[in-house]
Amino acid sequence: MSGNGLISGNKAYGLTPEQIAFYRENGYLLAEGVFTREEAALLRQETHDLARRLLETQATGVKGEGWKSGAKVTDLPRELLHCHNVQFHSAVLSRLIVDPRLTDRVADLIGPNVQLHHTKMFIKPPERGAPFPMHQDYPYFPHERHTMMAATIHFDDAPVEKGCVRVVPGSYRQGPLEHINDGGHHLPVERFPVAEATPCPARAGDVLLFSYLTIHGSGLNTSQEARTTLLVQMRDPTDHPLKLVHLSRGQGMMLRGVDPEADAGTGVGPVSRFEAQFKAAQAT
Ligand SMILES: O=C(O)CCC(=O)C(=O)O
Repeated sequence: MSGNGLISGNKAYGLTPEQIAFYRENGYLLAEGVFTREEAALLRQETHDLARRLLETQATGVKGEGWKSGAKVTDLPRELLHCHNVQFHSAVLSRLIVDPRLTDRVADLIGPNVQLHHTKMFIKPPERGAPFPMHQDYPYFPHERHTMMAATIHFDDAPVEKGCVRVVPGSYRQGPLEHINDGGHHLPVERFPVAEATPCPARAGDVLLFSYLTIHGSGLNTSQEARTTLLVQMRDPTDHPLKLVHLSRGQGMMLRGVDPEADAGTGVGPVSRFEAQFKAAQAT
């Protein structure tokens, strides 16, 4: 029996010591060629088909201008297609988020147990794909120990002109920063201009890993092609939320390893003891 499949729990993939050191220093890492270009093309088709189905069924919140605060980054027209919880729409996307090529690498950064927080597909359409002002993800879903991190999986090439993700290297070491909240939590655009942050151009199949404390954002897609990505937000299951916010269907699913606290709940009602505790505290 090979190392693949359910029989073996062996770790098959991982980051090099140099990659881990780079992440520890900078709070982000571009892992190149995690998925093949053929797989990326399939996933791109899958997500564009999903966007089409959502638009055909007039699902709400799929097509818009992106964050309202994107207007502070550009005066040009902005458009963004987005969908949370894509694994409820497509089995290929369910398989993707438990793929050891992704989760084994994440385990090298946050430990052997990797729990899903949420997934979010973005299609930045050609010529007007909306920018994101610089921000940390922390204010959206603060946690005790800051193990939360994102993996942006690229389904097509994302050069600078497509509005690739940009980061401020090392910024995660500043800890949580105060954000402005006006249609999205973001940092003051004058002090944190998107154009001055470090671009992370990527190719189809690459995965950009970054801490939820890393300051990041992205520019407008001015190219002739869409930019298509899936962001998977993950944490160590024993790193508990500080607030009852940003809950979503599928949150708490184990992508790798186990939940040592066995806190998956019954599947109905509160999803976890922590949610139940928050609700009880609110009621008193
Ligand atoms: O994918 C991007 O361009 C940025 C997304 C982002 O910053 C976020 O979802 O927090």
